[in-house]
Amino acid sequence: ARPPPPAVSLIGVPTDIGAGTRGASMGPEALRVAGIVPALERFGIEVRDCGNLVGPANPQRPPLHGFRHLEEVTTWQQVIHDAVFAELQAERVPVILGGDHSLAIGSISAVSRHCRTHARKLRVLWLDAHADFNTAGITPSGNLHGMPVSCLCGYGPAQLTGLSGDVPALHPDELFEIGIRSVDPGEQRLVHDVGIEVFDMRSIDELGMREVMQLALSGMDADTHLHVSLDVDFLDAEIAPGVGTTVRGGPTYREAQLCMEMIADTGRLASLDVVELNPALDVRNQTAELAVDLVESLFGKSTLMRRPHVLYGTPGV
Ligand code: HAR
Ligand code: MN
Ligand code: MN
Ligand code: MN
Repeated sequence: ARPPPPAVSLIGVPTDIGAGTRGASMGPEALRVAGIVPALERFGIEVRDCGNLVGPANPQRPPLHGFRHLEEVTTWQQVIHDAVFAELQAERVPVILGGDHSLAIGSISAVSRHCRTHARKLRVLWLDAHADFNTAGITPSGNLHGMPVSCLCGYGPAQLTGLSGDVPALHPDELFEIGIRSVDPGEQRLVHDVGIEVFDMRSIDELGMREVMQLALSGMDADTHLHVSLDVDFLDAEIAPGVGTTVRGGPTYREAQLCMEMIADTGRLASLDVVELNPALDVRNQTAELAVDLVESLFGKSTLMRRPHVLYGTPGV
């Protein structure tokens, strides 16, 4: 049988300070308008909408020493870290409504601190078109939403890498990136050298989403905290136009649903980011509605009652 439904806390992060295109700051409200609260309540989940966090406005400055808005992004991450950590300590499942993807520095730093505090193992699935592993020295844009994973793995300024109280907040073997199809030249080398496990679109083409997800979910146990960081540009641009950095050739609707359902099957989802939704670029809120649809699947919506509570074994077993 499934475990009892979790208590969810929605945390809005209305900022586009880490992005190159403005508009993701309107993401949290678009997800609410698309019905994220009733969508979760329908499954008996107790939902608390904590409202929106408050942080610096977007000063729209050019990059300085390889970063745009480093000080403002840092201030946001501290606020995000503290809010997410408080919900985790209250044994609730934080669902962070973005907001650009730099917010994952704060949210995953909080998850890392929580796991360290409770001696839990951590698994992060990074669903994205992009590797988000740039650094100041190699970024083509200076935009910090292209750098959260490198910061979490310890490559970045101390004010961002140290948020969890331990560096790195995230070890490469705790991370799987899925859906990747845009990696900058310097970023390619760094991802390779650090040994990030990347299931790019080619591996999804060759293995299929089912096998990729079995690999990414394998080896978890009852002590594993599973965090999913869902960048909406993970999805094929044809079905998800409401993002600032679309890249064609992403997962289809069905592939994305299978991905979410297999995550739900593990029963381990303990925190979630939904990021990069840009209502200024969306068409009739369809991308927000799609994101809500996928969040329902992440929390256990399925067509039939066939779902057992499964954990995926080690690869090849
Ligand atoms: N790799 C590019 C850069 O660093 C684009 C990054 C875009 N990032 C996001 N999040 N939309 O994945 O500028
Ligand atoms: Mn916990
Ligand atoms: Mn992306
Ligand atoms: Mn991203």
